[in-house]
Amino acid sequence: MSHELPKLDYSYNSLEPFIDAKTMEIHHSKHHQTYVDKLNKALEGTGLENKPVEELLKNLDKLPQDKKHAIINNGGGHFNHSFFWKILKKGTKPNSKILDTINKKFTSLEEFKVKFKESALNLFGSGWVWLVVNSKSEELEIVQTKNQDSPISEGKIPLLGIDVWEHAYYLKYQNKRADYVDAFFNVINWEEVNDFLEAGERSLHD
Ligand code: MN3
Repeated sequence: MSHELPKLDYSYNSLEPFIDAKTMEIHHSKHHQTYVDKLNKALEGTGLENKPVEELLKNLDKLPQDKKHAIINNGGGHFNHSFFWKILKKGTKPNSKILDTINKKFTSLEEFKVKFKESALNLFGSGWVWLVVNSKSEELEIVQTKNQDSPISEGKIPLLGIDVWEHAYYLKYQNKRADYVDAFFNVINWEEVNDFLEAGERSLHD
C-alpha cells in the first residue's frame, strides 16, 4: 500500500489567528501531499513500498544508496508533517507529568520556551526544532534538524516540533520568524505532547 496524506481531525481555520487557514491549507494539501507523492515515487521498485515510514527513517543504512536522499527528504517530510499536525491545538495546558518533566530539565515552562525559541531563531535556512527524549540519556533535549531530517533517525523520540521552513509561516508572518514562534506556543496540543512523553518512556522501558 502506498503512503497517503493523513486527514486532519480539525479544520484549516481552527488554529486562527495564530496559524492562518490559508497557510494550513497550502501546507497540508500541497506541501505535505508533495512529500507523500515523491516518497511513493522514490520507493517504487525498491521492495520497501510497504514499510512504515518510521521504519524507513530509523534504518537509513538499509535504504538503497541511489534512493537514500529522496527517502530521507520525502519520507522525513511525510513523517515530520504527520507528527506536526498532531501536536497542534488551541487552548490546552501542560498537565502535571509533562510540566514536571520540563521543569526538571529547564527549570520552568517559560525558560523552556526561551530556549526553544532561541533554537528556532538560530536555525539557519530550512528545518525543524524539536523537543525530544534522547533514548540513551533518557533526558529531554531541544534539537534542530536541517531540511526534512527527522529526529527519529538519530534515536530521538519527538514530543513536539516546530516547522521553521518559510512555507510554514511566510503568508502571515513574512520574515518575522520570532512572531511565528511566539504564536506557535499558543497552539501546542499539550495533551498530545504528554501522550508522546508517556509512550516514549514506555518504549524505553519495555
Ligand atoms: Mn512544512
